[in-house]
Amino acid sequence: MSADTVEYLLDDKEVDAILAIADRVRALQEDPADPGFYDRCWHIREELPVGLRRFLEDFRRTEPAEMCLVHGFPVDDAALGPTPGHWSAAGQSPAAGEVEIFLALCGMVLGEPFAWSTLQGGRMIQNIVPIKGDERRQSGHGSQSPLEFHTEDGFHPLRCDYLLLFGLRNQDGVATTISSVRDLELAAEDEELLSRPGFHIRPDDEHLRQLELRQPGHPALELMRRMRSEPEAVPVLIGDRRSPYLRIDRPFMSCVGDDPAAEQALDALMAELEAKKQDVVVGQGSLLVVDNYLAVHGRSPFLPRYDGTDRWLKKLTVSRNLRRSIGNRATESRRVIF
Ligand SMILES: O=C(O)CCC(=O)C(=O)O
Ligand SMILES: [Fe+2]
Repeated sequence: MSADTVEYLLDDKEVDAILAIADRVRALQEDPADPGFYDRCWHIREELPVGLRRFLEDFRRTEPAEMCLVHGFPVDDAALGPTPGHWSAAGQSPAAGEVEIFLALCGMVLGEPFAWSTLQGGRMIQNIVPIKGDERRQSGHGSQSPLEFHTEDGFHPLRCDYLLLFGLRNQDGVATTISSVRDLELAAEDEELLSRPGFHIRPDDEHLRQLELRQPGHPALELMRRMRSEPEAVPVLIGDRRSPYLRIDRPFMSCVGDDPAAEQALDALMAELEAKKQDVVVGQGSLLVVDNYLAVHGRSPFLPRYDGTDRWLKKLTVSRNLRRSIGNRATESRRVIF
């Protein structure tokens, strides 16, 4: 981790205050997996400890770094129950429920939580666990192959601004890998090429595969298939040339017209991202917030055990602006998009 990592450690009083909020939310039978939660319980985020709220608000407002970490949320390992073998098999223990409420409240301080109707049935808070048979896949459910650097949902114009990952269990200290666009040292010609709309980013397999298996008639499938067959040409470096944002997902990318110079610039960028890579272990009780415009992320390979003790993260995506997704909603909820 770099020396200027932005971190916050919850103290005992803050933890007690958050647990009291979680108790109240649970007594109301409110569930942050449900998109309606975020509107019914929106103002509860104001009750989070002020230090934590300001920390997250400052992270959003001033963009000081590509990621931040919040440590010290208690997780009772025994009370969690075994790590499920599949995202669809994750039961809801009270211990995991508290974590989901904490994650949801942090997400509401950063912006507007949302989910993809194409992923995990549109559940707002998702489970990242290794899945048998997916060991070599480029998704959060892989394990033995490294998950390559990517912008979360980089193919999609409505991708998140923030990706939140909470460590429920990570006994082997498997690292999430991070690299920042601000650390890149690129040749001027490469920067120029990467700033042109000369690249295609196709939807990653997961956005198509889950719906094809489970809801083959879902309207989102048509759009995802179109985005795969007719991807828009986009730049990789976006915004201000002197301090750009970044959008990349190499395994799903190609260069418009198979331009070898653009290909080479992309390779140079990947090599720089790799050279500046940081390993961040999202340990039990820690929350990692990735700025999805400044950072790419991935995961180191690991050997899954499938015995109930595997790594288990909770994940939430947050947008700064839900209005942009008005044409991409399959249900009445503004928070479940495609
Ligand atoms: O497992 C990790 O650390 C990262 C997973 C990931 O990239 C994702 O779920 O989007
Ligand atoms: Fe990811």
